[in-house]
Amino acid sequence: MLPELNANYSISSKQIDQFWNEGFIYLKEVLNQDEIKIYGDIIRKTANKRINDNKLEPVSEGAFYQTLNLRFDSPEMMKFCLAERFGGIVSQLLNIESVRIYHEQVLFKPSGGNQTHWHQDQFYWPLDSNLVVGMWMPIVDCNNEMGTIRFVKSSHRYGDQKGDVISKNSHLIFDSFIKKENLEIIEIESCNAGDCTFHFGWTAHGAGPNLSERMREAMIVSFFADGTRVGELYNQARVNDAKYFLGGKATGELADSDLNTVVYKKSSLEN
Ligand SMILES: O=C(O)CCC(=O)C(=O)O
Ligand SMILES: [Fe+2]
Repeated sequence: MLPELNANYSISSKQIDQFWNEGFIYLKEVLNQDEIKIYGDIIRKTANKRINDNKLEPVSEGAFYQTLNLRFDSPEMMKFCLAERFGGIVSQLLNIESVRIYHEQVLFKPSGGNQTHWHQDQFYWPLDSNLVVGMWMPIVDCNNEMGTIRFVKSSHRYGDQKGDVISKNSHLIFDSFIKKENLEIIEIESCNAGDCTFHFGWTAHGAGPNLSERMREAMIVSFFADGTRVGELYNQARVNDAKYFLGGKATGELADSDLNTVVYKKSSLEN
């Protein structure tokens, strides 16, 4: 039997304040050890099959293997990605009633993999709202040699920095932004499989190189507030994302396609 991943993870008001102030939050044991063992194996198998079948190579200048829309590969992956546990956390963090899924992907950074250059996710995601969140979950225990995620503290407050796709160029843009605004970089030094970080779509972030011998296996699921509209399609990445992850909806339309399932709705009993 697959664990349910119910919405039973509560966040304190201090953690919510921290999330809004700093643009990200690190949460321990979002999946407990039994849960991550089961779902981690499912995610690993699904991702490795994709990588092998499609002969994928690392992308984003050698940073990671990337493969998306994994929930359609099996009912087990669907159950994980649509889990109320994650939607419930996003609803608490954003203080919203109803949460939709944007997409999901694995980012597997191989041994010797390059750093993940600084970027903002909403450069890619055409959503006309700040109520957009990415969840990053390692499915393997990680130390700081493996290239864990890192954040530019409070960078979400500056909004769209007109960056670039993940590249040397985006790194340069954000390096000078960090210097100009004198912002702090926070590394997640070590984390266990099943721990998670959540960050806003405009929080600048990246990851170190993988200096270890092991694959750094991470699963990412992204969410947004129900009621959000499709934003401007001002670059090719946004044009592609609208097509593949928002059901081909146009700028100004509600982002409520069949792909963007409601994963969590607060019941009136909880108010
Ligand atoms: O895992 C990585 O290397 C980068 C993670 C990332 O960019 C994200 O989760 O949005
Ligand atoms: Fe990202």
